[in-house]
Amino acid sequence: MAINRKIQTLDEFTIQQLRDFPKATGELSSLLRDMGLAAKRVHVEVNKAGLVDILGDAGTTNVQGEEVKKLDVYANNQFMGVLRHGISCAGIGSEELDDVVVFDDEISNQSKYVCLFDPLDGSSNIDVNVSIGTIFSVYRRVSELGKPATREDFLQPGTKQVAAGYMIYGSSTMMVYATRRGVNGFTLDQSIGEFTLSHPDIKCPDKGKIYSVNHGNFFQYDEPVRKYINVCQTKDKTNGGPYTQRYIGSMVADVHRNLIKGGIFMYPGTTDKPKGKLRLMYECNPFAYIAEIAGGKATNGKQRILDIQPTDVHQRTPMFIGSKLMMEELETFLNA
Ligand code: AHM
Ligand code: MG
Repeated sequence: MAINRKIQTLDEFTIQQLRDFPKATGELSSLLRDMGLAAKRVHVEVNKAGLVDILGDAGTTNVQGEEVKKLDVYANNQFMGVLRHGISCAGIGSEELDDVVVFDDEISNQSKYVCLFDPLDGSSNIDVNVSIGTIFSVYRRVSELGKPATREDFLQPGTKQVAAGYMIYGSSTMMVYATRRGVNGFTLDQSIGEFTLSHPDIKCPDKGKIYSVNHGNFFQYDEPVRKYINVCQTKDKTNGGPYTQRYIGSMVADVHRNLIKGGIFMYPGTTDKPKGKLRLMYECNPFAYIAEIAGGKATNGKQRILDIQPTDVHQRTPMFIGSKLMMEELETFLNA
């Protein structure tokens, strides 16, 4: 059988990137490899979720007061474990942990990066066999190497990310990550147990036909958002409307689809929750970074997501993200 030598695994790809950049130390490649390894373990558990007793609540609530599912706990432990035992990460912040965890051992204190992640996003979809995902963000430390990471390392604006990515556990499992050099997607080839490059140099189409929003909250959105949603539903030759509405309720799946096909995803503030639901540091910033590198845009309605100066690892923000021209169309309503 002919072997397609053009197919690159995640490891081969990151090593290739290293070779192109002789000054790089390899720490980021190693961190991405660690994330890929944890993702494979999570993939295995997600795929047996219907078979073994891993569904259901772990009986605790996370810092946001939401139920923690067993798989959330498992995924959190996997990502935290690989990063703790790797050579690139000085500490982590996670949706599942009240506070950041500084690894504080000899090797970790020498590590350049900190990582923030949502280990299993869209977890209400686990029990019903719908796509879920992992989202992560990598920052270079601002504190002194050789010492433990500090709070300032974690509270950097999204513009300071050096890499961001997500895994989607769907009809296939994928890992997509961005650095300033581009966005690349890898699909898990289960026959060899490796992520292989399937979506090189992803670019988000400038325009699409999909809008994604929770319509149940429609009457709780501000008027400019309601007006824009009306535009999405209106027959209009100039913008190609009406658009198609798609909302899975797993941000990873919704934003991934819109990134590939073109579209806009919104989680606006509501009268009950003016800051919306999504978390800046491990849901919005990583996607905003990926979208911008791919040619799209992301805003909280008032400012670019990546420019927000964080004050809390778990803070929430309204989120609008997607194709450049659709975002500009939305902004004419938000700025009116
Ligand atoms: P989670 O972190 O508890 O899984 O919640 C985040 C998820 C996102 O993936 C998704 O976009 C959103 O919640 C859906 O929320 P809603 O059901 O309010 O529309
Ligand atoms: Mg989440």
